[in-house]
Amino acid sequence: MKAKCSILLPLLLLSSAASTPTIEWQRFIGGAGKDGFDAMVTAENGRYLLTGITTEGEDRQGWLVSIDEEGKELWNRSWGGDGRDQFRSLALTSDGGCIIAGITTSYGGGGQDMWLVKVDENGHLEWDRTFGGPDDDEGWDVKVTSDGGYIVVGRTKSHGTLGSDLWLVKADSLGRREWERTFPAPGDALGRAMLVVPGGYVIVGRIEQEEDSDILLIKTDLRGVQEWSANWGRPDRDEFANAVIETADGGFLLVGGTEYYMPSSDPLIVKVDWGGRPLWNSTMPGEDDDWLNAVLEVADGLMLAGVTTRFGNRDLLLMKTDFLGRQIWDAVLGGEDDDLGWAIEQAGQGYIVAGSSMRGGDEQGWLLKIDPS
Ligand SMILES: [Ca+2]
Ligand SMILES: [Ca+2]
Ligand SMILES: [Ca+2]
Ligand SMILES: [Ca+2]
Repeated sequence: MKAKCSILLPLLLLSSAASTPTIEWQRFIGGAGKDGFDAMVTAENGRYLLTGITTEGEDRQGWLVSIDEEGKELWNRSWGGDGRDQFRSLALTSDGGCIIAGITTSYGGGGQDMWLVKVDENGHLEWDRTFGGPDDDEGWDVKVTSDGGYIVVGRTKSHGTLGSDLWLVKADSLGRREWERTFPAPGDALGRAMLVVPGGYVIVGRIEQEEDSDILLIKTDLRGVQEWSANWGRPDRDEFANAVIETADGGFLLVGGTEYYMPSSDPLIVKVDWGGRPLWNSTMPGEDDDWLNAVLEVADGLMLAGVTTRFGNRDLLLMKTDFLGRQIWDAVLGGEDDDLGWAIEQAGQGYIVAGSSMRGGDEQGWLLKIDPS
């Protein structure tokens, strides 16, 4: 019988002995309430910036934490008003600071609004902007554009058609809106992640209608005008993608989950070419509820981070595959309660994974340094 070790005695459970990754260190960051990391970027001088949510009393705030390569906290900031404030993604800016996208109900046009926050290299707020109308609007991913501005993807209920539309907002270097687009789709749609590519943007999103979810991929020009779109999924099962990267050999890689083979979610990797045509996909069918949240292309394949319910509760799923998505090893990390992995970055020869971990009823931001061998 397989046993899972407590988080105090971290253990990697490997499906194959081909490689032996180990935990070099792990850190738990946060206060007494709910804390967690949703995104991470590699900054200068061996630093990493992490963003997510923290709780002050009963109040949810957007959270930004700077750590060094040993996971030591350098500084820790939070922003927001009396409402629910949350950061979802961030990108480095050329001035050494960062741009953050998220959601706020504290400011803006009513309900939830897309929230764009600019922070300098020392973690001080330079400006923030909200976008949205009286209904719920969300920011999910942000990137820096070649003209020094920002592009944010998410969803809007205030604009577009009835229900929720995939929403793209272009802002200048001071966060002032230049244009915005919605993309008609059946049912509700959401923009989850995006890439800036030569001549435009690639957006990975989700279409939801009548309890079915499919993956949506859209390519636009620099003005946000759609050039092509593609979607995947079978009508009666959920498919979704949480991250997209551009691969060294050209084309894009999407990772997420699929219920194609099973009533539960399985890890899904989809490779598409520059025109959005699928080249291959890889799933790892199983009875547990498993999916992927983050992917890194490394020298000898793909490093993936996600979630598995292999041991009942939610645990961090780490997976290494070759360049065609064929599994080399996987590992499950976590304790007796829910542990989630949302971001992965290269750190020397190893990796840092960021997410959240529930320990003794307290959810904390969670960082792990993984040594590959
Ligand atoms: Ca708040
Ligand atoms: Ca709103
Ligand atoms: Ca589907
Ligand atoms: Ca906490």
